[in-house]
Amino acid sequence: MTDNDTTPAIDRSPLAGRIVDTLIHRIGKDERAARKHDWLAATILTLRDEIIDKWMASTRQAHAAGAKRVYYLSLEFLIGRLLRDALSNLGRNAEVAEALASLGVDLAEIEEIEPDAALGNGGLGRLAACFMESMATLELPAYGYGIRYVNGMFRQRIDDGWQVELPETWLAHGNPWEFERRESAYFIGFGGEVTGNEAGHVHWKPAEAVEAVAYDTPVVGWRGKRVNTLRLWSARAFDPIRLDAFNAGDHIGALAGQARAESLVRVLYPSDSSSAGQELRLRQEYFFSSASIQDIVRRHVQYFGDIRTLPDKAAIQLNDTHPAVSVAELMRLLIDHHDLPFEEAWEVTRRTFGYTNHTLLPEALESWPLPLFERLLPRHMQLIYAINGRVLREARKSPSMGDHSVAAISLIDENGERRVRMANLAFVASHSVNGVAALHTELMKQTVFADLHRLYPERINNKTNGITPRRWLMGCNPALTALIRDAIGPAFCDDAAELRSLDSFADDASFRERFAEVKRSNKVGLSNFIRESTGLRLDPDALFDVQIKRVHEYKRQLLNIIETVALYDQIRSHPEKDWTPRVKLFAGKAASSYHNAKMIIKLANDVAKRINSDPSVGGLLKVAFISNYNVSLAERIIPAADLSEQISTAGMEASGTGNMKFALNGALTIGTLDGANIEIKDHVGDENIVIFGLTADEVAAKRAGDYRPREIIEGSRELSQAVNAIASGVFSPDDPDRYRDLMNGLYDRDWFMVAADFDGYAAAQRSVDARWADRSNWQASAVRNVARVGWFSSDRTIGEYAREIWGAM
Ligand code: GFP
Repeated sequence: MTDNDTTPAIDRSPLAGRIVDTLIHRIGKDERAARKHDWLAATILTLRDEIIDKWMASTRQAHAAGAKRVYYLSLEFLIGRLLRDALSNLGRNAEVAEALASLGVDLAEIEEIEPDAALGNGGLGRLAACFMESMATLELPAYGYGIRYVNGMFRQRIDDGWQVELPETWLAHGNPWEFERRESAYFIGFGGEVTGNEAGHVHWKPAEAVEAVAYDTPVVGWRGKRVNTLRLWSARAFDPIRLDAFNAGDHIGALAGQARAESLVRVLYPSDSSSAGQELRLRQEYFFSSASIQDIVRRHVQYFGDIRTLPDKAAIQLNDTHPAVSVAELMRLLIDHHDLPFEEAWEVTRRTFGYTNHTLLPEALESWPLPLFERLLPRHMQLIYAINGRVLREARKSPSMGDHSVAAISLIDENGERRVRMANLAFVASHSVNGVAALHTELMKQTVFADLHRLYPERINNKTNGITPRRWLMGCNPALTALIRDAIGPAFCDDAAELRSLDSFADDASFRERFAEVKRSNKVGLSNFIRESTGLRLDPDALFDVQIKRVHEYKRQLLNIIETVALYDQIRSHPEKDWTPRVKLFAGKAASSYHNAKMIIKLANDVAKRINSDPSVGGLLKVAFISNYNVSLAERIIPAADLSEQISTAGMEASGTGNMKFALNGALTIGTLDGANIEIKDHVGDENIVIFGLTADEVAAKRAGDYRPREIIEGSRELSQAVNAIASGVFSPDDPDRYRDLMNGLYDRDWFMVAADFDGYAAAQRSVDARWADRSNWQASAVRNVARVGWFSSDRTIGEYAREIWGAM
């Protein structure tokens, strides 16, 4: 940087000149006053200018071709940081780094301060983000629709081992990526009443309303081929201030309308432990669904004129049931605003929608108390009754549907308090209903959707999840990417299936050596990060054993922690044995009202504290819980992992996508036959993965039979010692009873089969030790994992959606 503004910057590239120009004219800072955030914004805005040109070209091209558009509706988009992705997809990394360096700015440093947009919670939201990138890469004209949360998912701090939730302030420095579209605003009504006239015209007069305003973020595909739009809705009051009230002295009350509107877009998961929280959630769902459907209908009519051709020109995918009310909203617009008869509207709706299910957990299948639904959305309730009547009539005609089945497929749950079943609504209103891994799809047919499947046997199909290799290999692991390119050339950058050519390199000792060096240097990087953030020193030559994901009992972090305690015990009792030095890494957030998950986080931290300070296990075992798990943290940890923990109770993890990311970065999986683990095993081969535990059928049989976890615990010395140690306060001397209930839960019920799977898991871990001892074999397996998981690219997944569901390719 120059000290003298008048010095002509002769050695600056045109790009550097443009960045400085942006800094001055759009940020309003001169070079000397600019802080890192200003440089970040200037860099993004400069890049964005180029992206806009491609964006407009993409839009024009779709219009000219009269192409079918894909609309992906999701309450979550876990996009994380965007700069690095955009640079790499545009192939501009080196050039921008150089331009910034000439200005005295380090690109890596400013990339690091870009806020991580945490508009999601876990796999579902990250999947939506990977899909957005793959849709642009495959040049599909697609829009993502969601909510522009001001605070998104909470930021997690660990205080004395406990999770503390803080608001995420990702918008604190503004968001240079987005465009506010004031002209794209829609009226969203709630409550009120429905009246009809004699001509059969129905009129809904809402009691209150907010305005949905669009914010667009460009999504750049690989090699900048296409730029799509992620359109997120924010809420505004029609009357931001009631001037009469304000002037009468009620300065706060006069602003209540705006506050109420904003509460809709504050946080991702308002706690639904109160009825006010439940209502807010339903309002959020309707708010974003209505805005999106209005926008889709508006665009279609504008370009194609006739609303009845909607299914030919638009495919709307419901990411889980959160946007399922969209179905009723489209019906409402078709019937009340476009005068279509019910049957025709129903036909258009069903041909337009597809629904993806992401979980079979009963508590996650959304349903709304009928009185609440009726009060908030009276017209939609009428339409749902009408849809239900039609579906039930159809069902009664089918000889295979008894009363029980008819009750099971009804959109209204009549057991106890009447509720609207959103999964059933999404199912009946879609021409395609898909699961996210082969096992999950089979279980959908056998369990939650068994009756609907009998009525509509063609509807359920499988689309195994995928991840974008741009972010989850090329972006997060540049050293491995370079090594692969060196070995097999660059074709894998355009088609992940080409990674297969790496397979033979598993037998090449010198390649394995270089592969191991890359892994080690990633581990050194992660160790430094952990040392700086927690003070804990890790040995990069130890085996890095990693479990990072949402904390939930079915994902069984507890199984991992108990095994860690058992290992700790063994190392202390047999210090003479040849133990494998291990680092156990955990990260993940617990839902704020999920007590047991929070106790599991505290336990991981308590166990870490005790083990890390015990000199008798010294270099052999270290445990770390890294706070505030998010996309950026995952990008840092995954390339440094040796072992990937995918140990959910079989039948409970719909797919998993972390499992794919780890394998792609050369970690071996230790896992159950659950979700996509099964397909990963099929791809990498039995000898390159460590499988243990009950199968989904065995879990179901045990649950149905008389499963006695107490007997199992008492029958296993290792397990009972570990459980007793935890229960009796060995790891919580300040509060010896802290884990008594958590451990009693294992003795008494153990729904997640921790006890049943413990011995198998512990044995699998010892087999991991044995494999690790044969380092060249381990590296060969790791290389084979990378080579064989190209199929799990989200490009493959999106190709299948496009061809088989959307008719868009
Ligand atoms: C859910 C399921 C996962 C699945 C993802 C994406 O993730 O098994 O891989 O959706 O389909 F549980 P979470 O949002 O619950 O993490």
